[in-house]
Amino acid sequence: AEKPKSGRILMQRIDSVNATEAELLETLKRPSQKSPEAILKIVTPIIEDVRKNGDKAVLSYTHKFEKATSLTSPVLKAPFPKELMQLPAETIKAMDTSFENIRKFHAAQGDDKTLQVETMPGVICSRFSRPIERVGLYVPGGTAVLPSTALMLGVPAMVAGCKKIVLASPPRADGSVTPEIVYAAHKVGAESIVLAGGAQAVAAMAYGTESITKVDKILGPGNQFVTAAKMHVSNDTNAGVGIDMPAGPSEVLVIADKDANPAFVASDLLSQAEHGVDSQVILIAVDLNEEQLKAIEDEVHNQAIALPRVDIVRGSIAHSVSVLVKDIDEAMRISNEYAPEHLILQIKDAAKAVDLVMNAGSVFIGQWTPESVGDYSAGVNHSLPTYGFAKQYSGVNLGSFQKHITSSNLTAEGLRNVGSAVMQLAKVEELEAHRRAVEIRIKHMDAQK
Ligand code: HSO
Ligand code: ZN
Repeated sequence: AEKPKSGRILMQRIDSVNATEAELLETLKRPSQKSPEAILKIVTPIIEDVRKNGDKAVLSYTHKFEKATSLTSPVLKAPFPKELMQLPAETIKAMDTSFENIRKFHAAQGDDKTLQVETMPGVICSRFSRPIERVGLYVPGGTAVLPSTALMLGVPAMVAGCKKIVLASPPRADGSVTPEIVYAAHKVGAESIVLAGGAQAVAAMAYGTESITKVDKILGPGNQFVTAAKMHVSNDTNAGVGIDMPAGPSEVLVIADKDANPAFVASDLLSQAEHGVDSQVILIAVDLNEEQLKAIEDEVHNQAIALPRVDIVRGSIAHSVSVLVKDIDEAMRISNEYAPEHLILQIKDAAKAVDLVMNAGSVFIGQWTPESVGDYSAGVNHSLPTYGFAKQYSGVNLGSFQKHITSSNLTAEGLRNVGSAVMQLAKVEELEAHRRAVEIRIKHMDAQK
């Protein structure tokens, strides 16, 4: 449907007094996605083509979809030429600041120390982590350039110690990569940049080509084709590739009470709304009167019409909602059920309310914490679970780039202590070789006495 180009930019209102919780949640349903089968039908042949024909296939899709017909190689290898990362000093400085904050926060997530527990005398269980060796990081192109995403994925990979970091991003029509992305790749020590987007980029990293390194895990957000391709390759046991999480359109849920500044609240709703027409923004207004709610709505409209991306905002606000609730408990109940990617708390005692958060990708606490600080520079990651997946997934973090390996180490005394339990359970499962692996050792110990 054609988007209206004028008229009031207004979120639909719903009052919890007039609706059951089920009705409320129905209103908060995410805009439905295209059927996965339809998308799979499109991406499967592309993936197959890249798997079979390698570079040649990748290049032909890039020529077709990105119109980058002058491109002759689908990959740019490090060291990246200086002239490909010429940037204004302010941009370098901003990226360096963000890099450092993201690095600090993710480095602190490390569990370098081996965790060790003696579960019984002489029975020592340990856990230690190792980096995933080769990772492929997808940085979307599309309506905005996203060097911040290159940092959000690349910095934790670097901190984790991944040996090979491959970045993929669709090139511009002239065949070049945005210099900000090249700079990010350089900063995180990436080995290459795959100049491709969509399912073809995902397939190239999953299977490898003549010039593109095969990776062990693919991470990063993307459109429905990228997401479908990630799911597809991760289901192919021959590819041997893992993925981070299913990605959907970006979203924010703001909880605001009487204390909230209407202009601040509106600015947060709009910073998420400008991402794409499919973005969803939710306002939960806690015990606001008509005048206070209208103040926020006026701000949304007035700030929106002054934005360069107002047309996108119109699209996303069209399926966004304000919910009126009586108290914080009700607000939190709804928020936890919606499980937002971003949760903004513009309420009194916001820090205390965090205890009530059960499901959210990342929380922004208090009036001085706009979501955009987390999107770029605070240090937290912006690659987060959307579409309600915050109920079972974490956002990208150091652990996304590591495996945890466990070990057991028993002394003779330890084997005596735990052996009878092992032998009894092996007996129950009728796995005699298991039982004898213990028995043979105990007998050996007894013989030596
Ligand atoms: N809010 C987006 C991330 C982003 N914002 C990138 C700006 N650039 C999804 O979390
Ligand atoms: Zn954002």
